[in-house]
Amino acid sequence: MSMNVTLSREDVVRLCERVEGAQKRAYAIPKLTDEYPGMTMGDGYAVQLELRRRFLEQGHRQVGWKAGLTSKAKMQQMGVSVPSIGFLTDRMARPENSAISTADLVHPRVECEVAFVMKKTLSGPGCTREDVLAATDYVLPAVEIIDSRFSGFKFDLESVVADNGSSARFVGGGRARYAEELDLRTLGVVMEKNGEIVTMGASAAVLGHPAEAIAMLVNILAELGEDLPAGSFVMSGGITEAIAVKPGDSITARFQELGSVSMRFVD
Ligand code: OOG
Ligand code: MG
Repeated sequence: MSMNVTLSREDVVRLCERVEGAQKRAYAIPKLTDEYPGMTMGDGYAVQLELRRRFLEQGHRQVGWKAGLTSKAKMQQMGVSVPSIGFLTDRMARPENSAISTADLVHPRVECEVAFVMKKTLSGPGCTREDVLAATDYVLPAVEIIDSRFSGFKFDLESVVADNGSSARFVGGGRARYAEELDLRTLGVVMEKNGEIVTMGASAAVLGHPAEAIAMLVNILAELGEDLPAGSFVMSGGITEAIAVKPGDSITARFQELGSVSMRFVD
């Protein structure tokens, strides 16, 4: 992947302010490439890192990262072919079984993910699945609530990366397990909405093995001049497609071996 930045610093700041406004005030914006058709992935990440800089300056704390578009189901749903990463902060975390407001979200959708908590710092390039497993403290089930801020779900990878991979909220829970006690390729997951199964899958959907997605994330971080610090919470990407939610919906994600994660949505 080329991380070539073509936008001026001024344009990066403009786009960052646009994305930040859409996230904070929950309104849809046109995809950024409408105005900047030449935007590269490097430009997308420049906007994302500027957004992170502003959030940290405002007192948000980064808790980790997420890999996105790491499963075929997600790539097909989003019409893209390259994985992406985004940062996660303390403000995005919600407790298990909590009521999550949709008033401050644009197009909320939920997806089941395997999350990793790291005990050793990892840096790329050349990070492998084995390196990830050796550096993992434990894994746990998670539900990510993504929120594409682009109108009419019209976007491209550069715009999604600038919008921090649609990151909005996340809920970790269930039962934490040591990765070596599990076969992370064959974990079945079922998502229930209002008591009915809406989608299911197996963890191998994520690049054959979710630790592969974390290795890819570490290698993308290396291209951005960053490492993955010990203690990070990292989500490996949606196993199934994302399911739209609205006020009144309750969601339970059941993971084989890892227990379940539930939440409900309110106005
Ligand atoms: C991009 C976010 C992708 C995942 O797990 O694949 C993602 C989007 O779908 O808007 O978080
Ligand atoms: Mg996700």
